[in-house]
Amino acid sequence: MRTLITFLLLIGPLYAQTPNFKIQVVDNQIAIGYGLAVGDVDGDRKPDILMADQKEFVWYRNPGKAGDAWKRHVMAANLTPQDNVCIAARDIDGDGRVEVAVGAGWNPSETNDTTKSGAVFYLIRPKDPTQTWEPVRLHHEITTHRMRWARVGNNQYQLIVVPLHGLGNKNGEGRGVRVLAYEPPKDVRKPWKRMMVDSALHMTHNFEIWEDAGETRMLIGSKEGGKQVAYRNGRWMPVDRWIGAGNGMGEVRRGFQGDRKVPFVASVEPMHGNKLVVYKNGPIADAPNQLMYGVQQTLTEQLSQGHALVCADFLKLGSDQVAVGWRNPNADKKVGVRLFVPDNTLQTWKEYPLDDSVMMACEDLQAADLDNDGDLDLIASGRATLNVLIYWNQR
Ligand SMILES: [Ca+2]
Ligand SMILES: [Ca+2]
Ligand SMILES: [Ca+2]
Ligand SMILES: [Ca+2]
Repeated sequence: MRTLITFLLLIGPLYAQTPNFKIQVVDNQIAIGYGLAVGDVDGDRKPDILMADQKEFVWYRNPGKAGDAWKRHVMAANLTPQDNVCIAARDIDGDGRVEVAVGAGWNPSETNDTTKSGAVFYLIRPKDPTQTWEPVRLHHEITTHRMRWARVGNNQYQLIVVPLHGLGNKNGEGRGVRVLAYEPPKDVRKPWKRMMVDSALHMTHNFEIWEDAGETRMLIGSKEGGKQVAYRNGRWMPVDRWIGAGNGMGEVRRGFQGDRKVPFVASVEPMHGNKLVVYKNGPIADAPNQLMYGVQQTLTEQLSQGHALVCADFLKLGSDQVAVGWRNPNADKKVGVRLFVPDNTLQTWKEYPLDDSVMMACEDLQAADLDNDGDLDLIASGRATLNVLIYWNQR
């Protein structure tokens, strides 16, 4: 008996650190799963999955039981002649149900004619959220691409929209991308006030928002690298030093090391690139007294069109792990999602496949505890594989 207990004590920590995820296929007939969001749509306190599919914006209702079917409901369809591209969902009025905004008119090669490129809508929820939602068209910049709700004060939210290109851009050159913040008015059909977040970057493919000591900050991944902006005294302004200045970034996400107080940044480089890179604390070459994001480490170069990134503590290690997805077959003819697990000091990382039993040409990834069992699960949408998968965390 004593031998057995000793044995269990020995293998216990090993088990705790080995990822174990099991796939559930939510949908295997999507068109292009451009973007995902997670939030409670129907107010039953179970997080649902929202998706910008090629022509439809849809949500999948959380059935509340692992293995049960997630029913697909169409919120809006064919809002523009072009494809949809993004969706943002967050409860901004505190009633326990998400408010939803979407982006469409996806036409990245058209950077001159705003009537043929880009579109932003707020969706007004119907009484029954399984019915279609009423689109309210808002101002848009050319090549609308990514959006999120940001909390910028007590009960104060903005919709942040990051286009891919600036007006008239060619090959990522020309005027800067106009990143805008939209303030929802009481009557959402009335005009929305807008303010400029940033207008100096190019090829702004994705971004991250967080709150730090009462301040809302944003990290924008761009051709020029990772630029930080903060919301101060009612406006957005650039702060601090860049993260990976000069390194073209596609995806950017922020994670935490050790005691969860020390942030690090993960990025896919370049845009639609092959590299997963981590920036962590350490001396910065040109400013030895600065200790922010000075050390850069490449975790893999085996991605092909890396397009999805999440930093979260799936395994309850204290330090976040990095989940990355790519959408084109790599040198090993593989697409998929990998989890990179660090040691406590973020010196060494181990790469683990998730469940590879179903192919995932990954376009987007989200993390959420979908079954409320205390661990984070992963949701992925696949482009060439036409599917939405849940990776249930089995830890
Ligand atoms: Ca729900
Ligand atoms: Ca709400
Ligand atoms: Ca869970
Ligand atoms: Ca679980």
